[in-house]
Amino acid sequence: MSPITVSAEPSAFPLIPGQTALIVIDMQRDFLLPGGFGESLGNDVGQLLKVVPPLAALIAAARDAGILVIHTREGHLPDLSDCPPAKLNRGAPSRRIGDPGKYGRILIRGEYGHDIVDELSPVEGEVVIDKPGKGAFYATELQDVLTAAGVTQLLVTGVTTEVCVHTTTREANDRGYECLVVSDCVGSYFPEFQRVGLDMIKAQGGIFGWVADSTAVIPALHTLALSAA
Ligand code: C5J
Repeated sequence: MSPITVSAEPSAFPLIPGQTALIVIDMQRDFLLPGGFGESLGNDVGQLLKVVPPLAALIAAARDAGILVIHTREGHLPDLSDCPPAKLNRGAPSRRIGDPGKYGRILIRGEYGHDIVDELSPVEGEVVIDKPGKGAFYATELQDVLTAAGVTQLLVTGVTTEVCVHTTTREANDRGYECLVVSDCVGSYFPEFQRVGLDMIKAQGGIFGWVADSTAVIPALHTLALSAA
């Protein structure tokens, strides 16, 4: 089947059937929920929560189209052996990774706050990648998963735009993946970082990739679902 064209910036994005995956980065309770780690650092979680409805619709469309959906979670082993001191010792001294928080130990695997928000829960068969860093390729099996599935195109979503979304998109771009960042399905606590973060992806002819709204991507996924039926 030939590529389906998605209207995007700086140019049309080729969504290639059988070679496209949707990656949903770190939509975790610790980052999104009131009282969680993110809010305890003084952040406005409303900026991230507004991503949930369009992202839920995008995930549903990807599932209908038979696209591989991959979720990631940032976090660490309970003994913190995979958390470098440089990361552990940074941030607010009162709130560190591994400290008790409203939703369990902060960013620790297995804790309630470390898991994905209910609205976007992975379903049977979807891949969940636990990552100790900001980028989803660092110290994870992501590249092997994508290679085994024959993926060359990534629809990138999740939080936060300028941190884990950017790092992952840059890592993917350097590894030869074509990345479309879905603008209303990524979120930042800081509106100006959201705007500039998206501008940086598509600048200079798409230096890191493409940017499009979910209203442009979802119809392309519907076309894919219909052609696969
Ligand atoms: C942060 C992330 N912001 N998922 N993590 O620490 O972007």
